[in-house]
Amino acid sequence: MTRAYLSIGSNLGDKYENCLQGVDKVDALEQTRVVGVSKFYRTEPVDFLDQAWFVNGALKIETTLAPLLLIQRLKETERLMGQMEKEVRFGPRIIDLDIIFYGTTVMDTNILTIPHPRMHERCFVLKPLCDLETDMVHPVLGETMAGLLKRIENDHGQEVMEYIKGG
Ligand code: PH2
Ligand code: MG
Ligand code: MG
Repeated sequence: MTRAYLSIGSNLGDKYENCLQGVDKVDALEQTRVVGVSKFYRTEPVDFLDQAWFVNGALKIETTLAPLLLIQRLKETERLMGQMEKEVRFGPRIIDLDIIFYGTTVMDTNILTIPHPRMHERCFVLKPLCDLETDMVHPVLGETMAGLLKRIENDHGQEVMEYIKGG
């Protein structure tokens, strides 16, 4: 069993409901179970700015699927939930499931880079990760999740606020 961390997000349709459904579908994958779910957040879009705000969270999972198999399953899950191939890179999506960490694995292939190459620049990833694991150390950068978040949490254009259902 390897412990891994995923980022989950949606900015189309019922975003929060899509995220909850995503959690269930990840938990239902073979050889995989969800062992932790962060709070959810309303987050300002980054990279591609002309799109709706997202709902984002993070998951802690245990899996025996190897990283490339896991990403394949996550992509299938996205497709099952109706996510088309993206027309715009970083653009709108019903559901996005990204691998942030896979144990302490460091890998860089055409298909998959772990740790996620932009996670340390993104409040919408780090804030929910801190709910799960503030003191976990990034295997390449050697800093804790709280330390990485501190560096960027006052950055402009990265507003993150707790999601309040119905609020
Ligand atoms: N995902 C992106 C691009 N920009 N912005 C926010 N706030 N949340 C996301 O999940 C997100 C994004 C590409 O995957
Ligand atoms: Mg993504
Ligand atoms: Mg993705």
